[in-house]
Amino acid sequence: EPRPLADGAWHLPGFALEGELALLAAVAAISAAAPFRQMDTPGGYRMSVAMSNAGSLGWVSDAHGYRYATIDPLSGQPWPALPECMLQLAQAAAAAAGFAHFQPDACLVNRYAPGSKLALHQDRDERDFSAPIVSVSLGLPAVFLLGGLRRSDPTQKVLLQHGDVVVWGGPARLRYHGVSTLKPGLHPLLGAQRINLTLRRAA
Ligand code: MD3
Ligand code: FE
Repeated sequence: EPRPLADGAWHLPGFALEGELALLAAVAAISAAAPFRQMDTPGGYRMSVAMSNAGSLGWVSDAHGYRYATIDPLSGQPWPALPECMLQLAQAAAAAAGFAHFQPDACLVNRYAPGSKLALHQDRDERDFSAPIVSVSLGLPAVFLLGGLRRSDPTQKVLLQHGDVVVWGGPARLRYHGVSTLKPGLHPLLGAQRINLTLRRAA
């Protein structure tokens, strides 16, 4: 039962539940090769969310700015390949939301511990905004904030739970969004954390 969140944005509650164990194993393999790390912003802050990547490109932030990079700056090696289960899920979710032929080349993996948050931002480091972004939430629930095309636009709150998938495309692609401070808790499979995957076409 896909639910429209906004023009171009579809919430697919529980869409990832069937493949949850494969996804968790894939996240473990990614983080073994490319460990989670808290990146620095160009403004001089350290992000509370820890990040890793899979795919031919990975999103990185440091004192020089935000960009996609082919090499993990921590390991000096290419990012681990995009796991097949993530690719399949992203393509199926995109198709269910009306985006055929989605070919992601990057998966940003965000890890939230209780107290972590993600400030309101736009995702605009990708080359082609006509491709959607598919997000997959695992572990503890989080309050997601969906704004408009201007930072000052009002936000709506959406609870994202374990197994939920959201597809953001078309007119929703450049909306401001963020994640409220994660509340403490224990998820039966993931413990005291939330993992979010965002599958993107970066290049
Ligand atoms: C709306 N991640 O990694 S996923 C991010 O839960 C990011 O970790 C959040 O924002 C998280 O950049 C939110 C939902 C999401 C992802 C991309 C979007 C919402 C979006 C792009 C455009 C509009
Ligand atoms: Fe984002």
